[in-house]
Amino acid sequence: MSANTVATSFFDDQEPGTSGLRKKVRIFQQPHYLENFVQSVFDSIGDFSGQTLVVGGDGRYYNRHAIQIILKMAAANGFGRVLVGQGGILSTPAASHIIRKYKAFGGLILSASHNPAGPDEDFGIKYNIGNGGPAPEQVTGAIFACSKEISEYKILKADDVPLDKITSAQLGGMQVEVINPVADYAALMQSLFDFDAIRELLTSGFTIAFDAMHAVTGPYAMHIIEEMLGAPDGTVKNGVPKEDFGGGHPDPNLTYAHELVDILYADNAPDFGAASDGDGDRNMILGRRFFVTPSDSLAILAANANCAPGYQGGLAGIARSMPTSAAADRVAEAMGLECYETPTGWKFFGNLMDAGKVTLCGEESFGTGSNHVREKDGLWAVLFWLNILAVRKVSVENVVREHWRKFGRNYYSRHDYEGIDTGAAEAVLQQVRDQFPKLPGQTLAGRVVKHCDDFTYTDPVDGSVSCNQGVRVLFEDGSRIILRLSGTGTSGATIRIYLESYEADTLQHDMDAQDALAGMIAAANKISRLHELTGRDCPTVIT
Ligand code: VG1
Ligand code: CO
Repeated sequence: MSANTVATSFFDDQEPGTSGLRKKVRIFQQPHYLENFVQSVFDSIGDFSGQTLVVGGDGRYYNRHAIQIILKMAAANGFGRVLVGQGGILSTPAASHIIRKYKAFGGLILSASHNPAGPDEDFGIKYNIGNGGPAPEQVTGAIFACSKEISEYKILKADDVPLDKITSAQLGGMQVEVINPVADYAALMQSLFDFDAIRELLTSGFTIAFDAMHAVTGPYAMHIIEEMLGAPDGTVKNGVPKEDFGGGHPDPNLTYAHELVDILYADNAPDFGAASDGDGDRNMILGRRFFVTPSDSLAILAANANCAPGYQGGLAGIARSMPTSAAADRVAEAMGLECYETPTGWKFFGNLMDAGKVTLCGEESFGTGSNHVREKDGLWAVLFWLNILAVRKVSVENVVREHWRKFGRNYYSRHDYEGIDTGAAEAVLQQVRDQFPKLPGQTLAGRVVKHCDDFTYTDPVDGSVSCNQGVRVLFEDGSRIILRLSGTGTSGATIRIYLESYEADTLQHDMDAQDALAGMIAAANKISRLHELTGRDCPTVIT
C-alpha cells in the first residue's frame, strides 16, 4: 500500500448548494470528479492529522463506491480514524450525532436527500463540521474556491475495505471502524423521549404507519418503533433501503408519499402516519385523514415541548427559516422566547444552537429538529409527536385544531415549478424585484403591501451576512408572498413560491389551504408574470 498523488484538472461546477454538492450520478462518475471535491474539502478544513472522520450515506446508488474512494483519500491525507456506518449507511441526523458523540473532526455525508436515486439519477456529498452540522457558507465557499484551482489529489493504493460487518481494519496509517449505524442514535432518542409512555400508547390500540420510502430511515424506524417501542411488525413500510429507493421519489409530502397518504385517508385508517425522506432528515406527520403542515408542526412541538422529558427544562428559543410560516413566532411570543428567522438551509441554525440561543428549529420543507444534533431529524419529529400524543391522549387533528384555536391559523402553501429554464426563472424573480418601488401601499388580494425586499440575514453570533436569500412581498396583516430558486436541484431551475396568510377567527379554520390562499396565489402569479415568462400554467408540486 502506498499513497499516490494523482494529477487532475479542475471542474468549474463544484459549488455546494443549499445542502452540499448534488449532481447526476453520471457527473460524479467522470474521472477525478468525486476525488477533486473530496480533496477540495480536505484542503479547506484545517489540520486534521490523526483526527477522526465520520463517513456514511443514505444507501443510494454510488454510495458504496464513493465511500471506498473517500476512505482511501482520508488515509492518504492523514486522518487517524474513520467511523463508517455498516453497509455504508448513516442517516443524516445519525451522522450528525456520531460526529458529536465521538468528537470527530467532521464528516462526509453521501446523499442527495429526497432526489431520486439510481445510475441515471442523483448523488450528493456534504461536509459537516465538528459540531455535527453542515459546513457554514465560509467553509463551503473555501471548498468551492479550492475546487477551481485543484491540480492533484492524494489517494492510497489499497484494496477495498469490507463494510458489511461490524469490524475494524487498518488502511495505511488510518484505522477504519465499521459501526452499527442505528445503536447510538436509538440511545439518543431514548434519552429525549418517554419511551415507556409511547410503548404503552402503541400497545394499547393506538395504530400507526410509518413509511421509510425504501430509503435510509428503514433500519432506524424498525429498530426504534417496532423493536424498542413494541409497534406490531409491518408498522414500518418499505423499510429496507434500496439503491434506487424502489424507483420512487422519497420526499415525504402529499404528492410523493401517496402510498402512506392513501392508508391514512382510507376507511379504518390508523391514528397516526409518518414518512421520512431519502437521508432521514425530513418528516411528514399525518393524523387520520388529516395533514399537519410542517410549519404548524414546528409551532406545535414548541407549544407542547414539556410533554417530552428531553425538553422539560424549557426551550432556549426557536428558529425557523424565512419562508417557514410565522406560526412558531406566535408560540415563541406566548412563551416569552426569542424567535430567529434564518435563510433556507439547516447550516444557518448551527451557530444559534451552538451559542445556546435556540433549542428547536424548523423549515417549511418538512424539516424539524433540535439541538440534540445539528441536522434536521425525521424520526426525532415522529417520536416527539408520539410522545405528545401519549401524554395528551387526543388525536392528531384535535392537537392541531386546539392549537389553531389558541394561536390562530397560518394558512400556508408552497408551489414549486420544477425544470424551468434558468434564464426564465431568474426573470420571474427579477420581475418581482422590479416592482419593489411601486408595490408598497398597493392592495393585492384584499391586503395592503407593506414592504418588499431581498431577504438578507446577519448571523447574530458571528456577524456574517448572507444576501439574496429570497424575494419577499410582505403585507400589513402579516401575509407574505416569497419567491426563491431552489439550491438542491440537479437539472434546470426550480422556482418556489411560498404563500402565507394568517386567520385568527376560529370559524374560518376549516378551509382548504389552496382555497384560503387563492387570492394570494393569483396575486403571486400576477406580479411575477410567472405563466407568461415560463410557459407554465400550474405548479409541478404543491405542498
Ligand atoms: C430544500 C429545502 C430546504 C432544505 C434543503 C435540504 O432546499 O427548501 O428547506 O433545507 O432542501 O433538505 P432548496 O434550496 O431546494 O429549496 V434535504 O432533506 O434535501 O437535505
Ligand atoms: Co433530506
